[in-house]
Amino acid sequence: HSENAYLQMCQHIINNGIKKEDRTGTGTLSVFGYQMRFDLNQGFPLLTTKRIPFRLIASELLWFIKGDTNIRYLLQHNNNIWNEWAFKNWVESSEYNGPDMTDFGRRSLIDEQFNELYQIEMDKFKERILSDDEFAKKYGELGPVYGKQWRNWETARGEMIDQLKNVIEEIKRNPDSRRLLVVAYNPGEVSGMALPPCHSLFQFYVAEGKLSCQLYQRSADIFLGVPFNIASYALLTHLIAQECGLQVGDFVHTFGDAHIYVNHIEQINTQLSREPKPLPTLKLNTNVTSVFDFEMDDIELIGYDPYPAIKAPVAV
Ligand code: UFP
Repeated sequence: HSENAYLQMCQHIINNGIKKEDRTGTGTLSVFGYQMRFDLNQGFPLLTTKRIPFRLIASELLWFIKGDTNIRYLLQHNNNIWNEWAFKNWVESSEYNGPDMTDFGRRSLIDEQFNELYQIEMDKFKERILSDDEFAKKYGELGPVYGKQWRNWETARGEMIDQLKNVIEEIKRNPDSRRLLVVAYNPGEVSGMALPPCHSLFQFYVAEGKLSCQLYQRSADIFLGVPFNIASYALLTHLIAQECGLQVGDFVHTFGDAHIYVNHIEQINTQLSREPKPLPTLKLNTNVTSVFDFEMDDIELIGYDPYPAIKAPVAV
């Protein structure tokens, strides 16, 4: 079962991980360097040992593919995963004159009264991003995050490079190329990003009519982040394979600092006690012939029947 690759990595880190402090102050068990491989023909690698919200992964990926870096598109798809980053810019701006939202992430978890105020302000913020164009342009923008680097990498001379479009053209024209790379980690722009890109670069490989993809992830929250990251790149591989008229091959997931936060260990053990179920399969609308034209309705997951979700605190 493909999912065992993930479960074995979890067990490996629990058994061999080094106790290591980290930026968030939470503490981790960590290993440096690890690799998983998923044969995408064995099913779509969305974990079954806990429920993973596939629609959020798919709408975020379409947002990257569009080169969009504004949360408005995500909100239009009921996707709230990037809200806090934009909200932070808003409440720290001179135009904001609501209640003090300093350190809202931490306070909303420990202070019930504050949390109510925060939810009200966040709802107002989301409403305004959706309805007010000017406001969205100013405060929905996240800066030079993934979408910008994939589609509009800016060179020192001010030229724009569309890495994703170029790599797709190159896969078609020159499938044996060993230069099929997209890099998100732009050292010149890292300081302007909320978080330096975790999925730093990816590479494609074509053999025997199959498209494979390898991701290098510099830093990986094994319990909360990685299940999303696997599904996201597996989906990207499927979308590009369809455009290029190729079958799918492997998704290879390579890690730098692969860590389990100490406050996720109990949850991981719960997950490890579960036996994986059959993986779902992905069904794409075969009428869509360009990666850039996919919409949510063109992407369907069939036969996903996971165990219940497992809650865990996010380290910020
Ligand atoms: N993280 C992931 N996957 C992601 C993402 C973040 O695992 O897609 F955006 C985790 C890794 C790490 C934290 O625990 O977020 C980023 O912190 P740092 O920049 O200190 O590595």
